[in-house]
Amino acid sequence: MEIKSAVFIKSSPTTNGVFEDALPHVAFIGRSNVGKSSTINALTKIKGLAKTSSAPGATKQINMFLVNNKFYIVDLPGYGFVKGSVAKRDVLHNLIEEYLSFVFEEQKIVLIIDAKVGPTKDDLDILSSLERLGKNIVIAVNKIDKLKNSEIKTQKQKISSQVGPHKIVFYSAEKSDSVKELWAKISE
Ligand SMILES: Nc1nc2c(ncn2[C@@H]2O[C@H](COP(=O)(O)OP(=O)(O)OP(=O)(O)O)[C@@H](O)[C@H]2O)c(=O)[nH]1
Ligand SMILES: [Mg+2]
Repeated sequence: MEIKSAVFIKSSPTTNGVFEDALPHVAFIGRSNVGKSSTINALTKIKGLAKTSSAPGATKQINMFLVNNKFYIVDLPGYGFVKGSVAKRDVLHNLIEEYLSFVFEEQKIVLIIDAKVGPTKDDLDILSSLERLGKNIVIAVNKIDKLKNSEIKTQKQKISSQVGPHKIVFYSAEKSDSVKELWAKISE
């Protein structure tokens, strides 16, 4: 399915109202700075649709974009970002947890992992939670442009074996490399 239109609908500091109209969700989660917002901009081909930043902690609320008037792309805050107070960080982590705890059939979760760093402990913990919650999961490995050609094959094999039997795509939001393949996997 092609993305024909994408419009920002709202930013929400809580999950209130986030599921109210029952349209399907495709939500992006991952470590702070891994490129969730950049991925949304690459997929929709709208620069600046989701706010990005080179400093971690850019996305602080649940941001919803209506796509093709049919479903939402959901940009979530990142986890693992420590700057600022621990209390603030916990608020963001609780928001992610609250979002994930919602039982909603029409929800896909795209877990973004950094190709160079590989899955961190936090990534693997979140993945276990998603599995336990029975979520529909796609693993999206971003920033492949940061790998040397000689590293790509081994890093792909390593990450694939670390995350287990999930749908997985390697891509670069920045270079728009394999972004089509990512969307194809999400749409399956
Ligand atoms: N080299 C490279 N950099 C990327 C890629 N995708 C995103 N970035 C950069 O990574 C940084 C973080 O991108 P964001 O999209 O803001 O990351 P985020 O996951 O939304 O971050 P938070 O909202 O803070 O959780 C920015 O400087 C992007 O330009 C990529 O494919 N390759
Ligand atoms: Mg963001």
